[in-house]
Amino acid sequence: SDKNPVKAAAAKAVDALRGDGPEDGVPGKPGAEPPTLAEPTEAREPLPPKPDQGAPATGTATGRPTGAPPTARAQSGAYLTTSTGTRLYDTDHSLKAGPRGPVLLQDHHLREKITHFDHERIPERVVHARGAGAHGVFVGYGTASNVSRAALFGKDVETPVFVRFSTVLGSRGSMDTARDTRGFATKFYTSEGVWDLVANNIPVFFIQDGIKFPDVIHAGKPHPDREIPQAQSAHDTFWDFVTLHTEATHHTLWNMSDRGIPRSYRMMEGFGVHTFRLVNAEGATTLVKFHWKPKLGVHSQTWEEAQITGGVDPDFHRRDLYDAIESGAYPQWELGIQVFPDTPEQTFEGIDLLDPTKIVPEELAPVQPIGLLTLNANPTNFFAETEQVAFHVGHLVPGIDVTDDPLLAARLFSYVDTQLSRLGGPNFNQIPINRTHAPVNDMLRDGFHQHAVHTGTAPYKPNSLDGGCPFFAGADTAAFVETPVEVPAARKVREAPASYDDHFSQPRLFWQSMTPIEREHIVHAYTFELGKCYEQAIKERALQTLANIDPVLCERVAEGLGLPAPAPSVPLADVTPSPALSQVGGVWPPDGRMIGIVADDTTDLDDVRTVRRTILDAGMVPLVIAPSGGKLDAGGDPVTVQRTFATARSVEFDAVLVAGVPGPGSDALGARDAKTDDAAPVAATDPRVLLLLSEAFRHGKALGGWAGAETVLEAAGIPTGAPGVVTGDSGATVLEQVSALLGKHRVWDRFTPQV
Ligand code: HDD
Repeated sequence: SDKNPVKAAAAKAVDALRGDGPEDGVPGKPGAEPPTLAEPTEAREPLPPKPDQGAPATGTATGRPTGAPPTARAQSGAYLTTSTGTRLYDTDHSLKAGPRGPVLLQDHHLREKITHFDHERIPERVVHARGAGAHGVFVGYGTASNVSRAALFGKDVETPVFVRFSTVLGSRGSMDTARDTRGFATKFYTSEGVWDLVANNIPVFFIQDGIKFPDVIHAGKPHPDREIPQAQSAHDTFWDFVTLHTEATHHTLWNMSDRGIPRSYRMMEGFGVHTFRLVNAEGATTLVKFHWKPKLGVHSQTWEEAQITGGVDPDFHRRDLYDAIESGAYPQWELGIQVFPDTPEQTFEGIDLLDPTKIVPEELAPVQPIGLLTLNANPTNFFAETEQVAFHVGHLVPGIDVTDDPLLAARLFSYVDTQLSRLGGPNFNQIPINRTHAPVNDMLRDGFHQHAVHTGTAPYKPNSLDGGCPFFAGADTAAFVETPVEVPAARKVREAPASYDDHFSQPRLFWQSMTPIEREHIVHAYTFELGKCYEQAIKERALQTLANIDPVLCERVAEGLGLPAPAPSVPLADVTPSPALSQVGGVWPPDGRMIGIVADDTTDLDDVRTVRRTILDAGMVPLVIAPSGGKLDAGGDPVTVQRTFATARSVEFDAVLVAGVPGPGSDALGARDAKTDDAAPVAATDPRVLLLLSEAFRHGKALGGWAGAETVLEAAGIPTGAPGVVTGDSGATVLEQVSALLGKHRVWDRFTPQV
C-alpha cells in the first residue's frame, strides 16, 4: 500500500492528525498547547435584505461577466470536508474491519454521503418541469410612470431579474423542441419587493376558469396507464379535451402554428395573458396587458427541424440560451403594455378583457414600450437557481394589481401551494434565488428549512413589547394597497358570463392573419397531431372545430386524415386580420445566429479565416465543419475545427456555407501539400455533408458557397440559382448576401404553399 500515493498521503495525514507525526504543535500531539477556543457564535440578526442576489461578478476567458468562472471545475477550498466542516482524508473507501472485512456502521462519512445523495431529488414542477434560466437586468423607460407608481417602471431605474423559460407538458428531462406552449416567467427583484410576471409565449389560455386547470393538464400529460407519450400533444386525451371544450380552440390553434416550435427562447414573445390593473401615484387605475417583444424578432423551427433536434440535441434551447449569454450575445426584450380604460364593463372594442382566451389586436391597442430586459449572466448552479426559483402571480408591488379574471384567481392560490410540496415547506422565499432585495420584516416564523435566526419575543401585532414595531406603511410610504374596485351585487353562481361563449371568432382572426406559408404549417400540424389519434370520434370533433375556424383549414386537414370535411356549425365571424400576429415579414438583427462552414483538406483556408472573422464581427457564430476534429492545415495559421462531419447536423445552423477550393497553382494551395492540387472536395462525396446541405435547403435556410464549392451543392441536389442559394468567387461577397437573408430568418421564397 506504500506504493499507492493516495494511500500514502492519507496515512501521512492520519499520522499528522493523531499527533505522532514529525511536526511540532500539531493539535492532539502529546505536549502541544491546547488550541484557543473562539468565542461562542453570537446570535444573528433576522434575515437581512439580500444584497448579493445578482449572479457572482466573475469573468469568462473573454472577459465577459458570467455566472461561474469557466475555470472552476470543482469545489473551491483546500480540503474536502463533511457537511459540518470536519476535514476528510479519504472518500473512496468505506471504513472496514480490514481490507476484506465488513463495512462498519460507525462510518459517519459513508452514511452522510449516501443519505444526502438519496435525497438529492425534489419533485419536478407539475407543469413547466423542463426549463432554463438566466440572470439579467430590467431598465425602465419612465413611460409607464403616468399609469403605474411601481418604482421599477421609473426612468433608468435598474432592477435585477431572473427569468426562467420552460415547456409545459414534458418532464424535466424531456426535449426542448416539443410542440408546446413556452413559459416565460420573470422575477423582478425591485426595491419595493418582488414582482413576478409569470407569462407564456402564447397570449391566450386553454381555459377561462382555473378550476379546469387539472383537467386540461391531465389531458395533455402522458396517458396514466403507460405514461406515454412524453412531451407531446399528439395523442387522444389531449384532443379529446380540447375538442369537447371548445374554449381551448384559440390556444390550440396557436400551438399548431409556428409559435408552438420556437427557434430559440431568445426569439419568442411573452404575454402576461390576463388583464392586469395598474395604479398610479394619484390612485387612478388603468387596465393593461403585458407583452415581451424580443429584439431578435419572433422565429420558429420548421416541424421537421424540431423533430430532428429533439433527437440529436434535446437540450437545444437550453444550450442556445447559455451559449448566447456566454458569448456576449445578450438576449433582449422590450416590455410593453396595451392600455385600456378601467371601465365597469372591463371590455375594449367589444372584447372582454377578463376572458383569457381573447387577445386585443395590436392594431386596436398598440403595444407601448415601457422598459428593456437584458439577460447577461448564466446561473452558477442549475438546481440552486433554475430549479428552486419559485414564481407566483401574487408577488406584486405597489402600482400593479390583479383583476377578476377567474383563471387568475386560481393561479393566485396555486403558486404558493405547489411550492409547499415542491420545495418542502413554507420558507421557500428564503432560498437565495427567491430572496427579495427589499428589507423583510415579516412575522412569519419557524417551519421546515427556517434559515433566519429571528430575534425578539413579539412576532405578533399589535404588540407593546417592541414598542409596536414594526409599523404599517401607507400608500404614501409604498404600502401595497389593494385597489378598492366596486364589486357588483350578485348571486353566488357557478357560471361564466355570456361573452365567454364565443370560442371561434378569435381563432378565425388568427387564421386570417397568417401568411400562406404559416397557414400551410398549421394544416400540417393539425394533420400530424390528429393523425396520431386513434379515436375516430375525436378526429371528427376536431374537424368540426376547424370548420368553425375556416372551411379551407378544415378541408385540407380532412383530406390529410382521409375523412369528410363537415360544414361550420356556427356562423363564421367577419374579422379584420391583425398583421402583427404573423411571424413572416420584417428584417431582424442576425445576432447570435449560427453559421456552419464546410471545409476540408482541399479548402482555401485564407478565405475561411476572413469569413470567420467577418461572421464574428457581425455578432454571429461561425462553426467550421470538417471531416475530422482538430485543425485544418497543420502548417502556418491553422483553422480550428468546431464540428466534424459526424457531429454536425443541419438543425444547429441558421445558414451553411461551403468554403471554396483553390484552383491549381493558387498561392493558398502552394502553401500546403501539393497532393491536394487536383483533389475534389471530400465534402462532395460524404453523405453526411450532402444530408446537412439538403436538409438545410429543405428547411428554407440560406446556403452559400464560393470558388468551386458549387460541385458540393450540386452533389447535394441543390439547384444552382434556387432562392437563397448564393454562389460567387469569394467568401466575403457570398457571406454578405447570406447575412442579408438571415435577417428574414428563412428563405420564404423557397416554399410554394398550397393554402
Ligand atoms: Fe401556471 C407554473 C404560466 C395558468 C398553476 N405557470 C407555471 C410556469 C409558468 C406558468 C411560466 C413556470 C414557472 C417557473 O418557471 O417556475 N400558468 C402560466 C400562465 C397561465 C397559467 C401564463 C395562464 C394564463 N397555472 C395556470 C393555472 C394554474 C397554474 C390556471 C392552476 C390553477 N403553474 C401552476 C403551478 C406551477 C405553474 C402548478 C407549477 C410549478 C409552479 O407553479 O411553480 O402552480
